[in-house]
Amino acid sequence: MAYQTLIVEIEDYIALIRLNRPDALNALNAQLLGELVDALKSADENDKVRCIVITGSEKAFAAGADIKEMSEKSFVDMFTTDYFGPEAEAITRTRKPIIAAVSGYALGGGCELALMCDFIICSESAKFGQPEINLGVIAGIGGTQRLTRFVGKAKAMDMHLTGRFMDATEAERSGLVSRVVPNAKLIPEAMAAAKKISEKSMLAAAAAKEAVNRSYETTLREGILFERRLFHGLFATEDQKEGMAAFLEKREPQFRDK
Ligand code: CO8
Repeated sequence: MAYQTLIVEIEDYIALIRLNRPDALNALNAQLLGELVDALKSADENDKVRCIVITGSEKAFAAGADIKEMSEKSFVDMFTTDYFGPEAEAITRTRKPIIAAVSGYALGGGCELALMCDFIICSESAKFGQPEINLGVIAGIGGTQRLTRFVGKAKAMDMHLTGRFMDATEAERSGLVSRVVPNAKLIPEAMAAAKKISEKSMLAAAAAKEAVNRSYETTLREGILFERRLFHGLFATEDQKEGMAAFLEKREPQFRDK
C-alpha cells in the first residue's frame, strides 16, 4: 500500500516509520492512523522486519489528534465511529517491539501514540504534553491511563489538568522515556537500539514484550506467574539451547527464531 501520510523504510530488519504531515505537525487524522495501522500490520507480517521505530520530524513527533478533523463532530459521530478506538487497539496489538523516537512536540494523541510504543527514546528538544484540557476535552486514546501508570498520579494530574509540557530532562527523570540524546543523535540511537533488539531471538523478545505489558493489566502475583510460564515455555525453543550453549562456549549466539 502506498502511503500519503507516512514514509516507511525497511532496512537491516528494521522498519522505520516516519509520520509525515509536516503542514499539520504530524497531527493524527483518520487517514494517518489508518495508514499507521496498516504499516504496523505489514511490519508484523514481514519476515524482513524484526523491530519497528516510529518517529516524526525534528519539530514534532505529533502535535495531537487533528483538531480540524474533530472540531465539528458531534457526540453521535464520535460514539458511532468509536473515534480512533479500533486504530489505537490495533496499534497496541503489534507483536514486534516498537520504539518511539521523539523529537519536538509529542502532544495529546501524539504523546498517547508514543506511550503505546514499547519504549521512548527522545531528543533534547522533546516536549510531552496532554493539553486537551485547553480545548475543552481530555485525552482519548489512553493518556489518562498510560501516563498515570508510567509517571505516577502527581505528574499525570499536573499534565492533564494544567496542560503544561514536560521537557526531555523531566521526562527522563519521571520514567517516561528511557534515554535522552542530542537532536542529531535521535535516529542513530533509536536505530542502534532497534538493531540490538533485531539480533535477539524474536521468540524471547515477544515473550519479554508480552510479560512487561502484562504488568499493566494484572496483579503482581498473576503477572509473576505469567512471566514464569513464559520463561518455562522458552525452554521448548532451539533459541534457548543456542543462547545458553553460545554463552558456555564463549561465542556469539545464532538465533533462528525456532
Ligand atoms: N491538529 C491540527 N492541526 C494542527 C495541530 C493539531 N493538533 N497542531 C498543529 N497544527 C497545525 C496548525 O494549525 C498550523 O497549521 P496552519 O499553518 O495551517 O495554521 C501548523 O500545524 C503549525 O502549527 P502552529 O503554527 O501552531 O505552530 P507553532 O510552532 O506556533 O505551535 C504547537 C506548535 C504548540 C504544537 C501548536 O501547534 C499547538 O498547540 N498545537 C495543538 C496541540 C494540541 O492541543 N494537541 C492536542 C490535540 S487534541 C488530542 O490530541 C486528543 C487526543 C485523543 C483523540 C482520540 C479520540 C478518541
